[in-house]
Amino acid sequence: MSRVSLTQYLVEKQREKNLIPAELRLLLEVVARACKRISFSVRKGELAGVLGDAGTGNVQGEQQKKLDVIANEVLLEANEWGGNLAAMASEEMDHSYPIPNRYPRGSFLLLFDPLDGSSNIDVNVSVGTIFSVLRMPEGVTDPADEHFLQPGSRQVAAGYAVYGPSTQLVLTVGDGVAEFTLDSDIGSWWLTGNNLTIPADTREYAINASNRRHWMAPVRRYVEELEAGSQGPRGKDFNMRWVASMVADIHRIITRGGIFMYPRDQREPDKPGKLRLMYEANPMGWLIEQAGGAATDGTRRILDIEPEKLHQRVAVFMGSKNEVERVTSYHREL
Ligand code: P6P
Repeated sequence: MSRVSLTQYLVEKQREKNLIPAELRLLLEVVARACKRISFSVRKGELAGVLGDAGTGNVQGEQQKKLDVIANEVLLEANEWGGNLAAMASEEMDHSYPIPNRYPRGSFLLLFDPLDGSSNIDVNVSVGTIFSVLRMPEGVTDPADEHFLQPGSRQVAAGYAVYGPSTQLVLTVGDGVAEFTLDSDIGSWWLTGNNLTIPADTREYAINASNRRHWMAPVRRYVEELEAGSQGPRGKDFNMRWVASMVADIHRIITRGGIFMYPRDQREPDKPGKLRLMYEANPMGWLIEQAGGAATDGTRRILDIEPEKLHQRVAVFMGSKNEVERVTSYHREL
């Protein structure tokens, strides 16, 4: 049985469903090629001298890893000349990056977290790249940060690459979720999962439980009910997983179900959480919804949130629909 390549999958989305213009198909192929290059660097690890700290910090005030910087550069260099983008924005850059005048500009905006979970890179735990594509607002010729501030419901494509035991690319263009696996011998992405679907119920939850004493009441109630298991109100036992790489945790959930939580907490009640809306919660939220799951910030659908800042943070509850709806209902009972 001959497998379907990423190119064939995207050409068919373009041709049969007229779902994506050629310009978007080409953009996604370039992003996939950049993720392949990042995968090759990640895999080499210390042998390529890419582990450890870069000695610099990012806009989040976080210590950058060498691979954070490398992955960011790979995505910028791969995408700046193709003519399908007006600008790019990255977790690793304070402001958005307009396509230089020496290249033609296109009608899309690309946002990415070039290497999510990079605190795991030095201990050889799965990390990933998250990306989101928006359209440039009509009539705008000089792209700036403000043009990226669109709700996640306006995304035209979203996905991630997970650099794990195998390298996989998971993406949506609004017609379900497809999964591709990289054959690193020949550098090709092959369709290994189509119309991925998240079970509405689950017995698996993901949260950093070391923050328990800081949680707000609805989260504490929800997690304690899970921990009470078959002796508690839920009447069944649950299991916990926490990789501390959002891409790895979300990939598990898209593959077999579960609920991922990164709530705001009492340490900084005004800070809405740790994860970023534009290039983590929005792309992951759309993928989760396209796979039949749900994604909220505890009270609102993530994709409905009107962004105010490029790097704004948001609380995240996403995964199996019935569990996300339950924990969200606990917030609404407040
Ligand atoms: P904590 C990685 O730094 C990240 O942004 C996500 O990928 C991950 O889910 C989360 O933070 C882990 O946070 O507080 O458990 O280290």
